[in-house]
Amino acid sequence: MSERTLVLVKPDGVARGLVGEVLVRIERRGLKLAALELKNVTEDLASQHYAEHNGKPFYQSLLDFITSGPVVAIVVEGPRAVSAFRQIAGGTDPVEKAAPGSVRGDFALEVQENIVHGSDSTESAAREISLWFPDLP
Ligand code: RTP
Ligand code: MG
Repeated sequence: MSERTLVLVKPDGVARGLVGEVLVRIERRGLKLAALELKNVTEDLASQHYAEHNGKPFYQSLLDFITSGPVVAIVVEGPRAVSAFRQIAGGTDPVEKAAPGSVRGDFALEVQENIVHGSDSTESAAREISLWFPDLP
């Protein structure tokens, strides 16, 4: 059964020219693009997107980072798209958790500047997609 997930190429990924690299990995896996937009992230959108992290020590730094430059927001669709993209992304810590061959394992060194976001469940995906693409059917 097909599902959707929200992917972000974060400001570090856009600045480093890794948008194409991320798209290649999504497409060659067989996942489909349902929406794609380059967006400047407002403080309001950032705080709604990362609401679950409000109160954590890294929260303000995370908001500063995600609003620091444009991001590419993508709705990705396909069988088990949520887990499949989490696998493409690799673990949150690019050195300790992300395997070589994953986006983070191949391109990142820092926990915060880890190139991509992927929704962590179908419930999070539905919430995040309605936040980033309110007009998507
Ligand atoms: P994401 O939401 O971006 O896909 O990443 P994730 O599920 O792998 O990790 P999550 O726990 O949701 O954390 C969200 C983002 O916050 C930054 N972070 N910094 N300094 C820290 O300890 C720390 N922990 C998390 C990362 O940018 C992480 O992707
Ligand atoms: Mg997360």
